[in-house]
Amino acid sequence: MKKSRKNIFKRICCILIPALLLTSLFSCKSNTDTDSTQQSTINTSASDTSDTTTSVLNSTSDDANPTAAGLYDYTAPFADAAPVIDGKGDDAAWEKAEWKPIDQLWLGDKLPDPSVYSGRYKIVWTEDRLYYLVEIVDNYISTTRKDTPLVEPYNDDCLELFIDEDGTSGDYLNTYNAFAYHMSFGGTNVAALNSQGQVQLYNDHLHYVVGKDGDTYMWEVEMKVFDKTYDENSTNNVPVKLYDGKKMGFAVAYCDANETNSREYFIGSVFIPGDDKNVAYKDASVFAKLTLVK
Ligand SMILES: [Ca+2]
Ligand SMILES: [Ca+2]
Ligand SMILES: [Ca+2]
Repeated sequence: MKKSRKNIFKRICCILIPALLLTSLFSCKSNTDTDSTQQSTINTSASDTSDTTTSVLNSTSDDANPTAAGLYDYTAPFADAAPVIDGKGDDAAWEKAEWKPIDQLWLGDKLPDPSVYSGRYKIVWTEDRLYYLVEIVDNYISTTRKDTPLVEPYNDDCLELFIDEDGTSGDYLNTYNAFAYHMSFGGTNVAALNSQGQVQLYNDHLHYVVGKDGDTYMWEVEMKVFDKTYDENSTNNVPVKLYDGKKMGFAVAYCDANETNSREYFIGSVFIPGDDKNVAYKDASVFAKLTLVK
């Protein structure tokens, strides 16, 4: 009896010990695989979008990144009556909203002289729309691409509005996690990248009129806000409803083309860390926070 118990014990050991060793080996392999996947993800993002990585790293330190610290955030008041989109900022709704500057250099050697460019913006909202009033001083208007809005729209003078409806931040190239609208000076074309990375028109998303007074241009804009479920192949997309306390990611920028008929300056409303500051079109983590209040 004792002998047979010993034999059974030996057999169990023979089965269990190799099994445990195998399990342990697979467990190590599995960890190694996970590690190498994570490493490869980090390496990929480092090589493809070095500034994205930098911005994410920097955003962990509020002191090093004033955008992450909230310096460029905006609180938008509710509009009892929606502004009339006519390129004039004399609507009662705009009186409640604060001007904020568009003065962070994203491209170009240095901030241009205020007579060459200066910019500021306001935002208000209703349940159905966001409204922007953007005042731009620009001493040279270049619209050589106004009839070819799908070709390098950023190389004409254009206002660019960035919006991340749920504020989830992160990459949005080839997704609708966020939108980057390029608005032509002609007042008719809104270009953005679609899910295939191609420039497409989204003219029904924004309604805008540009007023002019000398070198000062008043862009008055009505925006439908779409979320990440937006389907570019559907005509039934419904903009989200806006409400008191809602937070979104956002930025406002101006592409300033001058005598060269291409973009000489790209100036945004938020500070972007790192050397490559032209990342807002693909990385919503550089956006500031927009808060709607009643
Ligand atoms: Ca107006
Ligand atoms: Ca998002
Ligand atoms: Ca210009």
